[in-house]
Amino acid sequence: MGAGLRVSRQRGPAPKAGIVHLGLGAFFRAFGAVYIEEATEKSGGDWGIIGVSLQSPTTRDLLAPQDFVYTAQELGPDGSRLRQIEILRDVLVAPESPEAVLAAMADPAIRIVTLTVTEKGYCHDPASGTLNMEHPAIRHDLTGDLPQSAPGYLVRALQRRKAAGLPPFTVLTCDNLPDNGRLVKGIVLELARRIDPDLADWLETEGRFPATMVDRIVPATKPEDVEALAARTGYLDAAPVMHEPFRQWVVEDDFVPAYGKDACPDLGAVGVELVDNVTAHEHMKLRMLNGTHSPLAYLGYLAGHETIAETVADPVLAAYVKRLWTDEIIPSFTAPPGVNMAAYADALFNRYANPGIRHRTWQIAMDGSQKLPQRILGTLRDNLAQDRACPGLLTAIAAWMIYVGGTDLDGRPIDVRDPLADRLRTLSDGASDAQGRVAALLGVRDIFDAGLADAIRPEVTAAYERLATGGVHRTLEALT
Ligand code: CS2
Repeated sequence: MGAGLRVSRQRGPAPKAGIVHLGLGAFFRAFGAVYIEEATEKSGGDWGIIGVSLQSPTTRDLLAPQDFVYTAQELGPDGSRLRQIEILRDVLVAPESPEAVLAAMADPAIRIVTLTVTEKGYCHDPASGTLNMEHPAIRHDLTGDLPQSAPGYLVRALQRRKAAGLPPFTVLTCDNLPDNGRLVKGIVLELARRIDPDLADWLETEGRFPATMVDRIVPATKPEDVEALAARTGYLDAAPVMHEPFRQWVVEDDFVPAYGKDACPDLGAVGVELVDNVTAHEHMKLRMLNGTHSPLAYLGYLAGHETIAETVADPVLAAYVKRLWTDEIIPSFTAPPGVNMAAYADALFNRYANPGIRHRTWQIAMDGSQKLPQRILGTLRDNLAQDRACPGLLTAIAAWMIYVGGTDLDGRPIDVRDPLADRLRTLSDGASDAQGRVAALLGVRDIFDAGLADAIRPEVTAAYERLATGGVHRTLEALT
């Protein structure tokens, strides 16, 4: 790298574009983009990526001056490794140029649209998994040709492809949602049917929506990460991504058949598991990892811990999460064949404890209303059906309730980020005691169904009271 100073392309131009990615956050840049680059290096193919930011221009503005090249910094317990990622060709900002995004998605060279738009980006009702027709962006997209939502972009771009006589692209969701392929298919078909029933029929037969399980811990990049990297390399990368060494991608092998062997990069050559069905892997990952990440985030935050590594360095929280795995989570589902759940839990604990990864409890606590159903409530339901007690998970729900009330246990305000934040806060403020708050929050049908809410109310109320009066440590010590 010459003097001066900005990271730049070292390996020649990126391959021609074959993928459009919606929702270009740190996770995809540290995960899917890395696998796709490695697969293309190994086996060739035109699999350059056009990234799309659905909201803000920040990532594009940081990446454009460095020709969309960036560093992926792997942070292990014993030091870090750098890899320069050059597979990204361009970044489009949807609100600035929706037409350019649709044109890119409708381009015949594009065979896959990958998505990491986060749980709320699907504009669905988290409890039922169906499209929320009242969502403002969906209401807009039902009539406007230039969409605002991720489902809107998918449907309008697929409509253009059908009109042009092209095959659809494969829709490859990489978000942490249960049965994510079927969920996105249902949402796309629902919206398509309202807009153009022939399009929905066509997608029903020609469309492909493989489910995936994605796993790599990628905390948001902080200004000090950018500075430390520049001090190490001697040049500026304004948008590096920080990630742990571990990664796992399990993908249903079901791509649009019209493209034959060019339907997908050679992901199998770089360690991606291509399978017939991802359900067992998805249950394992969502319940074991995300299903403990959220409890650790709420309880860790309320205990005064800034990161997950700090949280699991606290012996009380470490004992809590281990009990959660053995007593409440592992017995709730069928593990993928050949995977030992005790070993998986041990490995997860070590990943959480990695001091190189500064993953803020506040970051994971975001959007809890969209995360709790698939992370915790399914496990709870399965345990209830088998009469298995869940004191740990119910305490986590109580901690979430305190968190969304907007004030921590020492009376300090919490910066709650959640699409339902205002509503949750109003419900919490409107009640005068723990019992009232728990009842009001359990009444949010977007999250809790009535049967589950009734079944867990007494125990969540008791946990809420214990946390509010005794604090996190005393409450968890009493559990374990
Ligand atoms: C985390 C996930 O932010 C969160 O809610 O639980 O992003 C988690 O780090 C990944 O799913 C790990 O694969």
